[in-house]
Parts: sequence; C-alpha cells; structure tokens
Amino acid sequence: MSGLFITLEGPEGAGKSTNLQYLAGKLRQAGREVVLTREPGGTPLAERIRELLLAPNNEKMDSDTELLLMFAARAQHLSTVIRPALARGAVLLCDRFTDATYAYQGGGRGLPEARIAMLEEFVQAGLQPDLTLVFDLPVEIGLQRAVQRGRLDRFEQEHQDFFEAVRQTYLKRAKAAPDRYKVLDAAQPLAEVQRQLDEIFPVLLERSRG
Ligand code: T5A
Repeated sequence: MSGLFITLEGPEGAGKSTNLQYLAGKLRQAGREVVLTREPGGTPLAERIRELLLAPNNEKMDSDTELLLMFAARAQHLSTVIRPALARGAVLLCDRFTDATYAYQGGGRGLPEARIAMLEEFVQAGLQPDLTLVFDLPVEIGLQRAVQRGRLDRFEQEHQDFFEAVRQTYLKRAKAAPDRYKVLDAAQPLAEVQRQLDEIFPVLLERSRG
C-alpha cells in the first residue's frame, strides 16, 4: 500500500470533524488526492450500523454487541473505502478508527484489551494508521461543545467517569507509541488548534510523497 492513513481521535466535541476539513483543504492545495471518511460509518452499510450504534434505545446494548458492531462496520469500511484508497496512493483522513474502540469499549465500557486486540488482528490483518492525531481536552469542555451543538447520541449520554476513562486511554496509547501519535491541545480556541496542525503539516506532506 502506498497511500497515507491518518486518523483523528479524541473525546466528544474535541473538534475532529472541524479540523478534518481544515487538513483536507491544505492537503488538496498541495496537490494530494484526499479521501475523507469516518467511523463508525464511511459506506452506506456501515452508516446503517452507525445508526444502530448511536441511536438512544430502550433496550440496553450489550458491550460485546457494541464491540462486534464497531468491527463489523470497520470490516466493510476497510474493504470498500480504506484499502482501495490507500492502494491508489491517496491520503485517507479518517474521523476515528480502532483507537476509539480501545478508548470507548476498552476504557469506557471496561472490555478486556486482549478481546479488542483479537478482533483488530482479525479485521485489519496488520493494517494500522501511519499517523494518529489525538485532540485532547478536558471532558467538561468537550461535552459542553457537544451539548451546544444539539441532541445527544447514545454515547454522549454517558457519565463523566466514562469519558474520563476514554480520555486517559487515548493519552496512555499516545504515550506508549510517540512515533505514531501526535497529541494536540484541543481546549484552545480553533485558530490556536489549527496553528498546532500547521506545525505538523510539513511532516504530513513529506510522508504523503509516497
Ligand atoms: N465510537 C466510535 C466508539 O465507541 N468506538 C469506536 O470504535 C468508534 C469508531 C461516534 C461515536 O462512536 C463512538 C465514539 C463517539 O461517541 P462521532 O460523531 O464520530 O460519534 O464522534 P463525536 O466525538 O461525538 O463527534 P463530535 O462531532 O461531537 O466531535 P468532533 O468531531 O470532535 O467535534 P466537532 O468538530 O464536530 O466540533 C464540535 C463543536 O465544537 C466546535 C465546533 O464548531 C462544533 O460546534 N469546536 C470548537 N469550539 C471552540 N474551540 C475549538 N477549538 C473548537 N473546535 C470545534
């Protein structure tokens, strides 16, 4: 595979979607083919699985059901969008990927890391992002932003401890593999967050030369 696989991660309301567009604009200006996508979702079928996962529901979803649905959507996304884009040499910007599974289903729900790692190997067969940008911010700030934006989905209705565990899992993973992860201070005003992205940008350009 010759493309570049970049994932954007972080707790709720961290600014991933906003900054995905910003990065895409800069990469396109520099002449790169850019594919924007997200998880769960990214294909019509995977978007239907996303609806199941995010809709508040009267029947409590079992944590293993949630985990398997995440990976079912991911398998479809990988075969339909991610692998073909990387094979063409595109820069793929993905709003969340498997780090979110470790953070939410592992950290938040408390599922064993080994269970997630087993499914990761099964579905991804070794494929990993080249670079993961972690938009880090205190839980309260992210939730405030999500609340201001409107109706809360099933995850956004979780309690503070859940989101604290999500945040700490991201930070722990970033610390363990500093070559793959870049942590940004997403609590800053948008202009400042984008200044941090501008600093990283030359590295992205260099790596996307193939
Ligand atoms: N999930 C996902 C799992 O549990 N396991 C998995 O394996 C995967 C893949 C997906 C949910 O699924 C879970 C995690 C999630 O709960 P989502 O919609 O992708 O849902 O994720 P959210 O985090 O809910 O998406 P948000 O849209 O809330 O967050 P973003 O994308 O990080 O934030 P964004 O850019 O939409 O910004 C939110 C608001 O804040 C403002 C924006 O204008 C917007 O109004 N904003 C700022 N305001 C002030 N200063 C800044 N620096 C700002 N940056 C953005």
